[in-house]
Amino acid sequence: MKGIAGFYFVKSGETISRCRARGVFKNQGIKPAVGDFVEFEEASGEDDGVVREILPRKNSFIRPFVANVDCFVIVVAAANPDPVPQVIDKLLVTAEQADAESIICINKCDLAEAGKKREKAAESIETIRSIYGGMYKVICTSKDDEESLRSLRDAIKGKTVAFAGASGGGKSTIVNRLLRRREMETGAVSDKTSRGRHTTRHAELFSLDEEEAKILDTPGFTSFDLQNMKMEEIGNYFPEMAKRAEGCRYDDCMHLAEPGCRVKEALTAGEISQSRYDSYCAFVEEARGKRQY
Ligand SMILES: Nc1nc2c(ncn2[C@@H]2O[C@H](COP(=O)(O)OP(=O)(O)O)[C@@H](O)[C@H]2O)c(=O)[nH]1
Ligand SMILES: [Mg+2]
Ligand SMILES: [Zn+2]
Repeated sequence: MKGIAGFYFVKSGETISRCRARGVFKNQGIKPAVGDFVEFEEASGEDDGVVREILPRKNSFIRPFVANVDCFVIVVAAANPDPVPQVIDKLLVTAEQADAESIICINKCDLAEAGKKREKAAESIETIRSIYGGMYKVICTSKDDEESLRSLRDAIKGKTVAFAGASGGGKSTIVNRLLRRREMETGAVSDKTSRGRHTTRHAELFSLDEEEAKILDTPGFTSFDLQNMKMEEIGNYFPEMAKRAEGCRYDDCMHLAEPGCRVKEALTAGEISQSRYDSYCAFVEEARGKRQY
C-alpha cells in the first residue's frame, strides 16, 4: 500500500502489516513498489512482518515507483490550464507501452458553462472528444458535479488506477472526491517552496470502499520521458497507426516520408488527426535524439 523509510505496508484482507523487505532484496537491488503483490509474513506483536517474495509485475514505473497499474486516468482541464494534446499523447503512449488501459478525464467542465473562458473551454472539450473519442473512453467531470464523478467511479470499477496529467488539471481534487477526503492536499499549484500545505509526496494505494477500485495516489505522472522507447516501436502505441501499418508498402515504414504509406494516406484523408500525427513525429524525433550508436 505504501513504502516509507524502508518499511513496506502490506494489506491482506482488512489487516495492514508493517514489514521489512527480506535482506537479500537489497543485495539484488530489488525494492517492493506500491501496487506490488507479495508473499509476506504478517507482523505480530512488536515484530514487523517480512516481505518474502514479489510476484511478477504486469508493469512498473520509476517515478513514481508503482507497479501493476491497470488503468491510467489522464486528467486534462477543459481550461485553466488549456489542454495540450502532446502531453496527453505522451501519457497515452506510455500507458500503451505498459499495456495499461487509458481513460481521458476532461475536468473543469463547469468552465464551459459559465465564465470568461466559456467558449474556449467548450471548444477544447469538443476537440478532445473528436481526437480521442473513437479510441479511448472520454469522461467529462467537474469537481462539484456528483453525477460526473459517479460516471468516473463506474469506469474504474475493479481496477487499480493511477491519475496522470499536467499539473493544475485537478488530479488531486478528483482523487480526493473519489476517496471522499477533505481537500487539504490540493491548491496552489506552482508554490513549490511553501511546505505549509499537506501535499502528496509519496505514492500510496487507497481502496475505494464499495467499488473495489484501487487508487494510486501519487505526486507524479505529470509527464514522462519516453524511457527506453525505440523510435521504431512508437507507432505501435498509436492504435490508429498500428492498425494501418500493415498496409504500408515497407514492413519497417516509419510513416514519415516513405512511399506507399497507409498511415500518411489516412492522415491526408482526415482519418488520422493531424495533432496525433504531429505528436508521433515529435516522439520519433525525441527517441532518435536519445539513440545510442
Ligand atoms: N473550476 C474548477 N476548478 C477545479 C476543478 N477541479 C479542480 N479545480 C481547481 O484546480 C486547481 C488545481 O487542482 P489540483 O487538484 O491541485 O490539480 P493537480 O495539480 O492536477 O493535482 C485547484 O485550485 C482546484 O480547486 C473543477 O472541476 N472545476
Ligand atoms: Mg496534485
Ligand atoms: Zn507507413
